[in-house]
Amino acid sequence: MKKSLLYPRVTATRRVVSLDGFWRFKFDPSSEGLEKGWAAGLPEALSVPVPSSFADLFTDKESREYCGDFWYETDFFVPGEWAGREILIRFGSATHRARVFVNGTEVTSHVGGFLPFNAVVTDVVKMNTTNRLSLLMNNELSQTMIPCGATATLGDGRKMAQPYFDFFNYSGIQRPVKLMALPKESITDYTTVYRLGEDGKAFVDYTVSTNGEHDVCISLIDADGKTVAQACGKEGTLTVEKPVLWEVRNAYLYTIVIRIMDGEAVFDEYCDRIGIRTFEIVDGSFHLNGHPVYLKGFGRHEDADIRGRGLDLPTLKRDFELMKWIGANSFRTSHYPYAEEVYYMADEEGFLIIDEVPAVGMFESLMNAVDAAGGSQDKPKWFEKETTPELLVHHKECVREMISRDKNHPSVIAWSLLNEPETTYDAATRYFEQVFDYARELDPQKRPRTFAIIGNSTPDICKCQQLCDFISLNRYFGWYFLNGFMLPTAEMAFRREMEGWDKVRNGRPVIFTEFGADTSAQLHKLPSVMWSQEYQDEYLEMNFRVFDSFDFVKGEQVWNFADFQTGEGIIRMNGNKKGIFSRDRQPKDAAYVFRKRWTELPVDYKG
Ligand code: GCB
Repeated sequence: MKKSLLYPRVTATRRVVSLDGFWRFKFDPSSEGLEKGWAAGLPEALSVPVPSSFADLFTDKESREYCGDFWYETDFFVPGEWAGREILIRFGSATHRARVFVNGTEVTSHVGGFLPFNAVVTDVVKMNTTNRLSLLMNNELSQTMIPCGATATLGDGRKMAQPYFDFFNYSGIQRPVKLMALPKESITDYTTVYRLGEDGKAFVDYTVSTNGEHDVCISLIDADGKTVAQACGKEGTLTVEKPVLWEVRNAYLYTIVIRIMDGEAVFDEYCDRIGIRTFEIVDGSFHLNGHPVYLKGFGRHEDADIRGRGLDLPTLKRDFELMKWIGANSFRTSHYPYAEEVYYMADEEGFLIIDEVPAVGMFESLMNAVDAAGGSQDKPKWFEKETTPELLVHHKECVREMISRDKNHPSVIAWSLLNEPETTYDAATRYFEQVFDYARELDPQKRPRTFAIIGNSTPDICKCQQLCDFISLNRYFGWYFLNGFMLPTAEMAFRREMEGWDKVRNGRPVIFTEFGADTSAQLHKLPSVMWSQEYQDEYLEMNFRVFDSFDFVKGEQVWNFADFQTGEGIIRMNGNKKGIFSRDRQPKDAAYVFRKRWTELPVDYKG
């Protein structure tokens, strides 16, 4: 049960209680809490909301920038009628490391801040009374976990996070926490794979895992509540005679009901919503249900004022409304898997997701993004370090958790396995091969794999691009390179590089996973200067001209959906300003440029 990543659902046999709300909280800069018994009770605690990042809740800089150990604590009640069931606590995420205690006893631990995990607490909880849940957490960055970074100890002894990535190191319990009661014999996982028959039928090949011997039965129910297919057995095929397919921006969802049966008795029941669709690359194009689709959309962040990266349903709703308004159909979960609620909304709204594992910051010269443009090439090679084997273990574990969690979402069409790593030497190739092979092995749907390629990994020197099923480029011609008055020369250099990609792409599609220009939502200037809204528009028009003149470009995801928080630094003015929307989700001028383009481009553009 510990490893089951099924989304928590109340069914005939399952109970779920939210533990969200105000929790007790305490920083532990000297890492003394464990010794002092804080796992059994937190002295002089503060109060913070869950889910939320803690950084922007307070008014002092020490709290915002805090790096080290910290504690969360709450009490929860276990109903007496749950006796005899398996009892779990399910964390949507805990950033970046957590040790979990119930009534003072350690029940589990987890490393990695963006994926869920369970604590099985059946044997440590007291029934029909209050129990104590405590977490000892840590948000230090290192080179052996993703996202990568360092933790500095300053002259005055304080610790400071040094991300090798360009977003704030938001931490805490940022996603929902649930108390769950499951039957002892229960469903632990399921997978679906889709085939479309020539006779208009659809076939759903499924597998179900349980922790017991009894057989399972599956039903598929349409949006009107009608059962359209049934099958029994832990592996099998559901045949849907007249399927309604899940289409881009026109989603149709079925409910899959899985039951462990013993005669008429139902031991366990799990329900989820799935969409019937195929996704593949055919003749250099993305095909959804056999039809070409051009990707229009964003690299995004889970980021908003005050709550930081904490799941916030109103912000999530607003983001999807803005993406619909602007004519987008896709996004990348840059640079980490998002909260599960994001994928369920994408399933419902018909958005296509490139799901990214938190493998970012694998390039020491990108330290805190400060030397991003220049790149200090004299740094040691990232994939030849002593720390690389340990990093690979953690990276693969995150890939496993991400694919296990997200594999059944119709919205998820591809895996992005790294963002902007080094790619120009053989050790990188060997590292990449292991991650790419592992993803292929784990994904029942064999979705295309990619990684976001940094600007200085050009087609002539990149030694890893050949592993991608499609090529994803992060390119900043006209912003980090040849910017401002040099924009026309940026266009020439950009075109030359694209000709280079055409030579090595071997029939594969190319998309842009990043392009963008920092822009102040307040600044207008005629003629334009960099940072003005006029320059953002000119920059975009140049990029569009390049995209439109290469038929093998099959998608554009601009960086970024909205302005977002980063660490302090000389190239960031209170965050990254490449948003097409401001951080409070209002349009910059560029939003209207995109809206015009994307609402006019046909879905099968260049198909
Ligand atoms: C990149 C990174 C992204 C940064 C962006 C920028 O290439 O992938 O995390 O935020 O550039 O704006 O510099």
